[in-house]
Amino acid sequence: MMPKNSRLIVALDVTERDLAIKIAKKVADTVDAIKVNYPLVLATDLSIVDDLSDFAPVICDFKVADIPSTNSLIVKTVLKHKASGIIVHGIVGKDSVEACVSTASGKLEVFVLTEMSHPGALEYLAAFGETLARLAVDVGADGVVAPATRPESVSAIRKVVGSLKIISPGVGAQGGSASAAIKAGADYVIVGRQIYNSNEPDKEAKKIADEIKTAL
Ligand code: NUP
Repeated sequence: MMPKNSRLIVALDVTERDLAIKIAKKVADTVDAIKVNYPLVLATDLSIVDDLSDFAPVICDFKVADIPSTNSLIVKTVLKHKASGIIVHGIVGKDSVEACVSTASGKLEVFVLTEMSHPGALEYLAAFGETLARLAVDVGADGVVAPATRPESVSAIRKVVGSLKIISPGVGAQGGSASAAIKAGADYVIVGRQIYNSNEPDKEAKKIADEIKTAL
């Protein structure tokens, strides 16, 4: 599973296989994991997960949000590839998240979304952030996703989840800071555009990793 060294996860939201692999190679020494999302997987296919797993553990950010039976089918399909984790929505309810956790059966870490990092999360999701964090604990998930854009929410969610892993997106392009998220209790920060849009993704990743080290 994921090491806990740099505490940095790169979000590889590029839409070309070659470019994804090129960036993965450059940042492999620095990041603890690579997160893939629909932009890359829909532009390529699930074998990109296998390709990227040569460089770092891969988290599939598929925001699984369906009825339990469909959720199980999605997790089963991901299990055929070399993924180390999957991100699922909690807002659809306990049975749907339980289906993910039981199908993953310890072979895939399950992370439950709480409050998301974008401004629109304040309209609906934020009201349920801590409730969703509690749900993650109750169903035996491995961790939660909490917003680096609102470190105070990360702190509140840390109090609920105890030792569960918190992975935290929203650093850089969305305005959040890596050190603030780590100080608030995140185990890992997730950074996409700030790294993959840089001319020197390796240097950018190292810079963020240094910032995290200083914050610890
Ligand atoms: O709350 C969330 N916020 C968020 O940005 C949950 C996520 N899964 N993400 C994802 O993290 C988002 O879809 C993207 O893949 C990554 C952040 O990328 P960036 O804003 O650093 O470019």
